[in-house]
Amino acid sequence: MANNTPAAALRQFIAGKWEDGEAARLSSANPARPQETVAEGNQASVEQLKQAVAAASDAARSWAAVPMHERGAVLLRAAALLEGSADELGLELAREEGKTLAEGRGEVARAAQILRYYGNEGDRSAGEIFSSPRRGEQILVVRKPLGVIGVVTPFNFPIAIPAWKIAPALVYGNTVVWKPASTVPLLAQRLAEALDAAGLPKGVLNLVIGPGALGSVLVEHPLLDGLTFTGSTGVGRKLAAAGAARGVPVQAEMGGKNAAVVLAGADLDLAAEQVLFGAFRSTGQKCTATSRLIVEEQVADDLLARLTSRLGEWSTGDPADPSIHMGPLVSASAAADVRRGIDAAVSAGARVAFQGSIPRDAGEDSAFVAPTILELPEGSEAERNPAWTEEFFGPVLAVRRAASTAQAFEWANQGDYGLSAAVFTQDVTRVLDAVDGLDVGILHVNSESAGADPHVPFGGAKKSGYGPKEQGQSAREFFTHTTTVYLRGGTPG
Ligand code: UN1
Repeated sequence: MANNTPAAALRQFIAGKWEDGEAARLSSANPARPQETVAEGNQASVEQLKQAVAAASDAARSWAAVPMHERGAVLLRAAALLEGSADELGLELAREEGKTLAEGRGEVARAAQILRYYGNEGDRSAGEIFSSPRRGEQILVVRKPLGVIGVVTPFNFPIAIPAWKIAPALVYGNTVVWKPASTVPLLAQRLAEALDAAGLPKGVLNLVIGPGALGSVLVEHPLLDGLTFTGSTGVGRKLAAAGAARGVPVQAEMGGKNAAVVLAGADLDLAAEQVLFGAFRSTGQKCTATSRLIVEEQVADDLLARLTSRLGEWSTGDPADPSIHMGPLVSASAAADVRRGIDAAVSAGARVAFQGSIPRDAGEDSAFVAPTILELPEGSEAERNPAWTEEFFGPVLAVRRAASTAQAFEWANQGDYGLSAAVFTQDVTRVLDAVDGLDVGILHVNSESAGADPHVPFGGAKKSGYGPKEQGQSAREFFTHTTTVYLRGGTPG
């Protein structure tokens, strides 16, 4: 599938103007065809980042004064624009990030859905009223924007994650300086273009494309009022610490090591299908991906046979080819990290239970990694295996066989992370045990561990998340602060 599309020109969006970056050259390559440049331009300089923060600060007061319905109308227009170009953008996403065309299109549609959800926020309750213990008084709790929000986003959902941070930030009346992952700058530019075309006033959204170091400069900036981040645990903790040192609230969505627990008596066909999707869709590059499978001993052979037979039918290749099930990782260096992880897991005693293939013309050092199922050794050795403890962020599933439901749940709770889990059973008592006993922010019963609707809270328990949850009405917790108003008339009646 040769693609002769010329490389798109990358630009920064600062104070309502599209301009060239002033720092080093940046290009994003197609990970399936590294010689093919998807987009190129110059990165933003630190000076440009500072101009972006100043522009967001200048725009903050007037944007906060715009009625929420009008702010929402901009998001609704942007949603329609994204939907109108979902095919083109979905292809650009697949070429730049490596997920399949269907997933790329789906992600663009999802970004539009998120913009639409927040676009309608003006129709929902804007605060609370309490009764007062005093006559002639009511107590109101009103919500106000924080001010200037820094948004730092990862490569794996180049348009949906930015949408679910930027849409609530804007609709609640904040202005934004956004630094996307430099591996997927084109999709960031596309979202900013849609919001610009939808009529966002100048300075309300600023896009600075550049290296990770810009994120540190952003969190240290004295005019910043809040920072929302999704990405690795290491970077998230650094940003949270830097924000705390300055009194700036930080919301960080970080890693996951999500388990699917398949109990005896589960519908094994359904479980095999959903575990396959959870582990290998988007090449395993979701913070909600299934990277651990815990299966009750008596159904383990049966489940693994069904899972490997389905995975055996999957083909890995150029994600722009609609017949492909799994694309490459985002880059050759990400793939090398995952291959090193598999090797370390095998050295620590894991057995390769199944390994798919990579395209014939892809080299050993390409961005492709074959989908891999590792069976871990019995006992405490498994608990130290890197495939059990570390987030590989790739198409690797570590499997353990549990002797009982209690043991399966205990294993699922191991580790620092607590983002999502999936439990497969037909027994409502076990479901209730899972709801009580699994220490996760998101629990799927008989569906894969990934996936999130825009109107409900999203985020992890334990060390997976920091600060208020994202999405739905929880987003308001982070993007606004409250003023409690003791309201009396001037003349007592
Ligand atoms: C999903 O499960 O569809 O970075 C969304 C991530 C998550 C989003 C997952 N914050 O992968």
